[in-house]
Amino acid sequence: AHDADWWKSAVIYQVYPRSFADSNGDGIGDLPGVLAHLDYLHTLGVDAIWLSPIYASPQDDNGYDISDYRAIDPAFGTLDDVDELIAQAHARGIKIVMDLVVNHTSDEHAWFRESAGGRESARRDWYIWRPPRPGFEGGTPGAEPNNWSSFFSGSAWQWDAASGEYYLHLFSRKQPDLNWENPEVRTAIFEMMTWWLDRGVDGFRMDVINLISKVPGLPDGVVAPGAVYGDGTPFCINGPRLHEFLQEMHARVFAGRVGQLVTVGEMPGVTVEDARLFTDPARNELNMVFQFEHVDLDHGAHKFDPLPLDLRALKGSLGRWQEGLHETGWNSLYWNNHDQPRAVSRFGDDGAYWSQSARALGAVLHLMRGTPYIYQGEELGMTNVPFASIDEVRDIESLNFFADAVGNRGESAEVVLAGIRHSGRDNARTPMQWSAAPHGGFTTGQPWIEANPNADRINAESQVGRAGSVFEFYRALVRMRHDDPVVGYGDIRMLALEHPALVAYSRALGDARLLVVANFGVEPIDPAGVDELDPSWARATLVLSNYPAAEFGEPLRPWEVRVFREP
Ligand code: ISL
Ligand code: CA
Repeated sequence: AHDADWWKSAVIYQVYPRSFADSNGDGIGDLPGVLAHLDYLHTLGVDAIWLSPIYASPQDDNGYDISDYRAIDPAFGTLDDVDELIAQAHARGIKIVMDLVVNHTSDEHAWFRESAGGRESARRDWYIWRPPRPGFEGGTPGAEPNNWSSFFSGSAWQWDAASGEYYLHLFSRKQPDLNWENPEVRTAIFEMMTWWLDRGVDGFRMDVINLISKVPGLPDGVVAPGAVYGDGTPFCINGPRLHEFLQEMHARVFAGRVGQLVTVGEMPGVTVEDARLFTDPARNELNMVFQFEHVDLDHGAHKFDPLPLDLRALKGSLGRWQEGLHETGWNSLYWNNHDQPRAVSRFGDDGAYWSQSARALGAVLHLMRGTPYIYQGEELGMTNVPFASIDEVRDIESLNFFADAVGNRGESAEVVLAGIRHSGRDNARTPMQWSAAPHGGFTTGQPWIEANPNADRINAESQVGRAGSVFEFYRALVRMRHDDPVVGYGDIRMLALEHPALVAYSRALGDARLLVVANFGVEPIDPAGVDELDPSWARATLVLSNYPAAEFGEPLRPWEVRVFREP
């Protein structure tokens, strides 16, 4: 009612179909599996489902390598299943958001096959082909057109002996980058998007959309000490034509449907200043972006080099984004997705205070200003996985890194595996834990990746409908966003940013105010000792907590969160 933008008071749930629910015992989650659990999502109360890619794919990167944008991978189901999912979700008031992966396709996409057919191919220019570096013989070390490394280790260039040129792949060699400079490419993508919207989907999560415009000339990047390849990101992140391409997409695909849709652009390396431009409604680009600042604080130069988290840095980052997109633009809010380790293990305490910290994290995120995302299993407090050997890992990013670090750089396998346990993407990709049955009830067969051994303890069956569970707490958070306008639309003020263990902020809208205080540690925190916690909050009502009720002035217990509201 405060705003025509439905997504401002909405909560979006991410389904990673491969790991959500397997309906036919082949060990791979599928669309009938999602359909079978729509009522679970309806009970949780979410407004939309973002589906990770379900399109036809060789599955080199679990579907982020698409070989046909208008077909469903048989492992997941059929187009009829999608139509059924759209209908059944809509019948429950749930929207469907598709993953849009258009920085690259699979090398098995018909467009790439044609492009690779030869230098004279009509679609040659649909991808980014370059000759070997002058003076070098193609396919030999150093002959790559520039020194960029791939995000998945090694060079970003693949030699194609048949046509005598290299193609660019910022991700795996089975994910060649599309050439967005070519207007035919843009038209083909926009037509495909329109086709999906006409089918009834409600929006797109756009994979690495800020990589689509590359700096012409593709200059060499800086080579870090000890590295073989250079850093190409300054020349492909937020490239020169990015805003133009997004505005063109808006005009050609979204115009006329804007109010019904939601668009969120995944943008590694995006700054808050950039994000304001992408999400300023007057510029007609995107509704919101996924930024990475808060999930890049607990590792060194490389993501598999773990560092302890500094809570002040985390609060500072969240606060800067809250402030930066306060007047203009809009935030997305997330702790988790299919690329990130589990929040309760990473930012919380997955041991003694597992349940309390899972709930505290939920409250702190969901009561901020922005659109919260729940990644499957987060609402159950699913944890990281105790991978005992690299053989248990399936993720291409982790496997390539391991092979390069251990095989080429001689690093210790134990140390690298510890980094993968800390930061690896498979932490998020083990089967959804439905029950204490074998494999968490995910499949009657052998799952494509083993379930977390704690599925017997942490699962939906033991939490849905049980007072005090992580699930019921998340359900309450979703309800608060729907019912209380101060959550969706209130101003926000971060408090006690210098405190080493307290996370606190207030929200305000008209006469309504809300205070969130959370202890991100085990030592009690005395509110009277924190200057910025105005004692007048003692008059307010406690509306949510993860412990038995306590007064405003009583010390916060380990991982306790309290939410007060006035009036
Ligand atoms: O996982 C990451 C953090 O190190 C990134 O490298 C990640 O690959 C990046 O955020 C982009 O992610 C998206 O595009 C990739 C795909 O593998 C990811 O699953 C997807 O979310 C390529 O399509
Ligand atoms: Ca299946």
